[in-house]
Amino acid sequence: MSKTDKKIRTAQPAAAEIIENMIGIETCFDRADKMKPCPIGHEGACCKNCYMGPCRLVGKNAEEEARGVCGATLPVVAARYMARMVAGGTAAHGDHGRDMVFTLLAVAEGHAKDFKVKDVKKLYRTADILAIEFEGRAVNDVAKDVATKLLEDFSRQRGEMNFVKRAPKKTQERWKKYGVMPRGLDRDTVEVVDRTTMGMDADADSILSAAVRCALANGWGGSMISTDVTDILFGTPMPIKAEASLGIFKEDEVNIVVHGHEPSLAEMIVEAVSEPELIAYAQTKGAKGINLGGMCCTANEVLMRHGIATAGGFTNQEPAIMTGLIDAFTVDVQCIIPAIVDVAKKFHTIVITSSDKVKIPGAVHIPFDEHIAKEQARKIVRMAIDNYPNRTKKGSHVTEKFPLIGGFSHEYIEYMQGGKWRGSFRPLNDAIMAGRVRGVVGLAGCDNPRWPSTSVHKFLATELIKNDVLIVSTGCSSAACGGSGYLTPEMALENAGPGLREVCEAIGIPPILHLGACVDNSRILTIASAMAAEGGLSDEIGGMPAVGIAPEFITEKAISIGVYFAASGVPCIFGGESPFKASKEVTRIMTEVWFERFKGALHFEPDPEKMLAMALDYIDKARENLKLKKYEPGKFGTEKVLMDMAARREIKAHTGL
Ligand code: SF4
Ligand code: MSK
Repeated sequence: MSKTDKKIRTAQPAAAEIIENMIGIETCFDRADKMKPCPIGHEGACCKNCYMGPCRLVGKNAEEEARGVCGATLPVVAARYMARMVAGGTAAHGDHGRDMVFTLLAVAEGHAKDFKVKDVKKLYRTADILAIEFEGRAVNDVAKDVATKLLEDFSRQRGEMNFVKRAPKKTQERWKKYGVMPRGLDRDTVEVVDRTTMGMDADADSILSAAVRCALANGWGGSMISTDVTDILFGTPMPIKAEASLGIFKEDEVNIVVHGHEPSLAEMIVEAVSEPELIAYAQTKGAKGINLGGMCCTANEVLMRHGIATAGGFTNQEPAIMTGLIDAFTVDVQCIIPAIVDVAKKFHTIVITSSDKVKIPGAVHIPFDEHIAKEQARKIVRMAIDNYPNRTKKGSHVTEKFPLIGGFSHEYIEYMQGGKWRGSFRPLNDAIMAGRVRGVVGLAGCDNPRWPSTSVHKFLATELIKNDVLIVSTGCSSAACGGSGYLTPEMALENAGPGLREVCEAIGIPPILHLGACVDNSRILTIASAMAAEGGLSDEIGGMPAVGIAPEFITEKAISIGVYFAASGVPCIFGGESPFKASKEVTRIMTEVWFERFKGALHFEPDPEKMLAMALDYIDKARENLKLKKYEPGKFGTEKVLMDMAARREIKAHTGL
């Protein structure tokens, strides 16, 4: 892109400035321009599941007449495509969860000396859910039993996954009734791949039901396991201050980035950068200190627990390197653009891969080993320090950054509504019932270079809170909101509707609560289940005035998340044309049929205004069905006082906020 090309690539001014200044360096935005999506694959009408194809099921009457060479119809081809996307997403989150459990097991068995169980209470709560005795036992013995029991969720062949019992009874009954109760993550994922090979399942609804089961194995299995075990190992988040945007890098310090999803190595790097010996070593190279920043979901993990600043989401990877300020760019798994190595070559940045599942030619590979994790972290920090003197004047430095508050675990959200002794979801339910809070939206998912990146997140975030909708955000949506200055309590004062503003002021929270990484969408499932259990709204997740939105989704993981939310009872709206649009039947199943069965649905909508209208409509209809007070801005029904002064003082003392 040249300086004269004014096409808007991103709604984040810092990233836009860098891209505009760095003429001649190709980014995902340029590649998105050059690489137009294939119009047939884009709508789900192409099958290449065997070598008689690829078959393109196009034409005016494709739904009724078109067949692949094997005879597969368009709904079957589109359903298979959707199901395989779900399997891909579930595999990614599943492996993430599995790796966290292996780390917990290694800690419990004494092989991973650099880690320990940081949140013993959460370990005990998890043990309790798993019916594991914990009273009077050594922490590591309990941890070993918890890890062993959770590993069963991957290998189980029959029965039900452990955490499905955390869902409301009615939600579970729906899964049983429609035969989608998840059994084991590996089995349910393999079965989707099996069913969708040539000559197997030829019924679109049946294929999509297998996809639902596989997605539920992600939400109530892989992702939930990952969230809980990560909290057990590294601490359950509570509100914490941090900063966001590409201006977080420092000209006079060694800058290191941790990027990806699995935070085990990143946790060790967080510790290593504070070691006096390494700081002193950095000073011998002329740097004032060591500065750590995050990217994508590894960023969310270390931000939630340590207040490490985030450089942004998916599309900020290349612009971050183009600042010329990054001395080491460490990546673990998922959402890593291979092209970062090409960009890094134009600067002095070393890219370090740390998972044997992710190798990129041109990067230095240091495979993570939990047995020597701290040593590896120190090695990486030293490499970054040694690289600092190689920094040149090349690059486009920016200064824009925003303060934010993150760290809203579901435990803290419960706690903030009443303090240590009276924490509950009653105040939130009451606020919804009274119409102060119109509803809740989970704003999640990626930022996509095919939009002006992050623009749809920003539009929806501002419009939803203006409409008194409380937002819980995860993944790159949190980075988009944080990098726009939206994750502060002041955002409520300036931009929220009158009811939401009152609630945020009473508790001292932002109107957009940063819940964590992509796997932490499981926290939303836990919150929704707690709200159902609290009473006064729906007695299941379905029917709540709640919607999930992934405005700029990219990944298979996002599709898997959308499906598990839909099957859990949350209507979801994804931004963009439907990847399965070619089949009216598949569209009907994902919307009407799933709504009838689960009270959730999966919609795709390319127009941001329509996405907003659809979300508000779902919320208002749910309110009407629950016979709640009709939402009218500024006019509330009666409700209990959210918190008294004593409870507020308790929270203040607890968090320093
Ligand atoms: Fe074509 Fe059927 Fe093979 Fe798909 S499985 S490529 S539709 S012949
Ligand atoms: S990192 S899955 S681009 S949200 Fe979780 Fe962001 Fe999407 Fe990756």
